[in-house]
Amino acid sequence: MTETTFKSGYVAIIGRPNVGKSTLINRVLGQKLCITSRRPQTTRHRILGIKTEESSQLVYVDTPGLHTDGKRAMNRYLNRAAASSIDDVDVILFMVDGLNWTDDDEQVLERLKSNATAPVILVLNMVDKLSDKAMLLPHVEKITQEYTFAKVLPISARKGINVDELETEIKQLVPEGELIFPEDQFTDRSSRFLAAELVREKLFRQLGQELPYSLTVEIEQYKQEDELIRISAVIYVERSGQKSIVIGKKGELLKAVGREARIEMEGMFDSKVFLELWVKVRDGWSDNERMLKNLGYNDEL
Ligand SMILES: Nc1nc2c(ncn2[C@@H]2O[C@H](COP(=O)(O)OP(=O)(O)OP(=O)(O)O)[C@@H](O)[C@H]2O)c(=O)[nH]1
Ligand SMILES: [Mg+2]
Repeated sequence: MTETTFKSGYVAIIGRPNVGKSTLINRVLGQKLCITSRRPQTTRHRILGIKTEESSQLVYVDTPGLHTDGKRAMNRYLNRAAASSIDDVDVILFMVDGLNWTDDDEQVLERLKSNATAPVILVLNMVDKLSDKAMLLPHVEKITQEYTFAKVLPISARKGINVDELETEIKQLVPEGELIFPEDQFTDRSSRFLAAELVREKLFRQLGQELPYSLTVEIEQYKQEDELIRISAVIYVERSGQKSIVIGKKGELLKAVGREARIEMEGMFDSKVFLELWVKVRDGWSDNERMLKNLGYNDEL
């Protein structure tokens, strides 16, 4: 064979917070890359998840949830990161919750109307929660009246329902092309970044309703030694009251976060990990453009 019909392209997943965008990427990749939680606004940075198969390479773009509350600098950053990913991609997945339509969904749809040039697949997620698929019909009808989608697919990202079908549809829509990334690369992000994300995920999950929205994690040290990787991470909060919440009674909460994050890091990096966590107060960082940049929230996406 001289000619191949290899296909490759970028696939952006957009939608309001908490509809399951990151869960879908992990499901498609067959391994955890993106952090997920029950809390909205879990994803804060654009992350690429690369899936290479015999005849295709699909580069999935995870994005923060688009939302209407764009007042704080942090929220403006999240919206910019999400909105910019609609440009220059080959396929867009517009993900919604199977039943609930909100103002935030409406805002995402408005952005699609004015900016999307690539074909858009409407992905109705969480169908495992529905007792009857017919319940989707009025929902679908309402959304499809407003936009012409290349395809409409109900799925469950968590349970894996219809995800293969979705991948087949995507492959039909991406153009012929060569490898964009080396075939063994699965993300554009560094181990350092992934380590910080894992700590943040464990905090999101351990803290529940007490979670300070403005909490971020920075890796101060990431050092490969003979037998292990030595990682030191700083958790930034905005007030001293939040610091004691994160540390927990007798340090129990922070200890649990450290333990869970370390176990996942050891799996992800295939190495023993020594993880140290620190909590520091940095007043007002989430509403200060300069501090955001210093903490890695920049627009070099
Ligand atoms: N029942 C059910 N829950 C799901 C499904 N997909 C995702 N979830 C859950 O929904 C919650 C949000 O999932 P995420 O993947 O973090 O959502 P997201 O859209 O990336 O959210 P942001 O990053 O905040 O924009 C998590 O608790 C997931 O486990 C699904 O198909 N069915
Ligand atoms: Mg996410």
